[in-house]
Amino acid sequence: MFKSTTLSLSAVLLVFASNFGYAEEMKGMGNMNMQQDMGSESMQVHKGHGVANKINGAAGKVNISHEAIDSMKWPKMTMDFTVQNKADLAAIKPGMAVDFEITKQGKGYRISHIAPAKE
Ligand SMILES: [Cu+2]
Repeated sequence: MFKSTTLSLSAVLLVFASNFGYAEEMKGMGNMNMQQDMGSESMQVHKGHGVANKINGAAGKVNISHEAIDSMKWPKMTMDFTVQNKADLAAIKPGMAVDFEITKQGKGYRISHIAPAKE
């Protein structure tokens, strides 16, 4: 009786252990898929932070000195962006810290959303 209890207990533990291993494996695969999606650029949103230098509201352009954007492997740099929604730029003034989101569209990147930084 004792022996069979021990046996079934180890059977249960074995099932637990293998379920755990399976879950870990699935988690790893999830990460892998995420990285593949990043590479295939499908509507991936990247969050950035920086300082707006020049704003051209009429053209929907903004020059930003941004921090590194790890999700795109971009180092920090100063560059021009086209903004998807020009109205976002009404709230941005030169020298202002900004939070923004970038999505890849065609060959280039666009800011899909930009707003004054909340800090
Ligand atoms: Cu850049």
